Amino acid sequence: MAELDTSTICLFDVDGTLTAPRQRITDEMEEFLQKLTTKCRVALVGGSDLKKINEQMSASGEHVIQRYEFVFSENGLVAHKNGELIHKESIVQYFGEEKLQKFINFALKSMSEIELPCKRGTFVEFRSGLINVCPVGRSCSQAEREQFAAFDKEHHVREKLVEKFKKQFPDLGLQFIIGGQISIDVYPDGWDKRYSLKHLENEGIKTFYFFGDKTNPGGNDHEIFADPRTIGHTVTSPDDTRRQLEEIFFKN
Ligand code: M1P
Repeated sequence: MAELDTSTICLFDVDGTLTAPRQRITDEMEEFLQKLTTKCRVALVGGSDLKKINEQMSASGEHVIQRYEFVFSENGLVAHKNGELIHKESIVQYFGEEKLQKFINFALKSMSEIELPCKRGTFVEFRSGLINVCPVGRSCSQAEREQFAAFDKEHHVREKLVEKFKKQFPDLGLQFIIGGQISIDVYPDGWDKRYSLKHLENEGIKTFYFFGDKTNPGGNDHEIFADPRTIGHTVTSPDDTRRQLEEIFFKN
């Protein structure tokens, strides 16, 4: 078996790439990723916060930051290496309270004017490096999540909200990105998944593979996928990710 190549890293989006949306990784996929760590270095780069990434990625019960060399949550605004926190950025410090409140108030007002099949709680989730805006409310059940996702496909609730935000705040330097099934991620220009590459600059890495499912323009994997520093791979499901990895790393 070929030795571990420490100059090569695979960066993975989580939802839709290693797991089904907001679901736990399967035992088979987790086992496969552990096998991959004998071939190259591995990093996770998700839009979600660490708590959610851990819920999805620790099928064995061990914390995700112990299982993977690099875990970049909130696009890498929060970064862990070998279980240690190495970086944490704050959107409040960057923007200041006044600008943020202007946006949050407008988002809440806009969402209060929308009628949906159901609404629950936590319409704005404040994270360290981004704000997550969720018309149905993050405390919805799995069935309500799926109901919203289907409704959104037909009525473009989130797309319309994004257009409204862009029109209202053309100069605030904010990105409004539809990353998952029910919400919109809001963060400063440049704080997309490419941010995580900063943490890998002095690691002696020459080859950066990136795997993600939302690689089209407007998707939250697009910028890192299209970045000249990475070799971008679009995947359609965790099974497809595995198939593509087998081609690259396990064929003879
Ligand atoms: O896939 C990444 C996204 O996962 C969640 O999206 P949703 O709850 O809308 O399915 C969120 O944590 C979001 O911030 C993240 O980008």
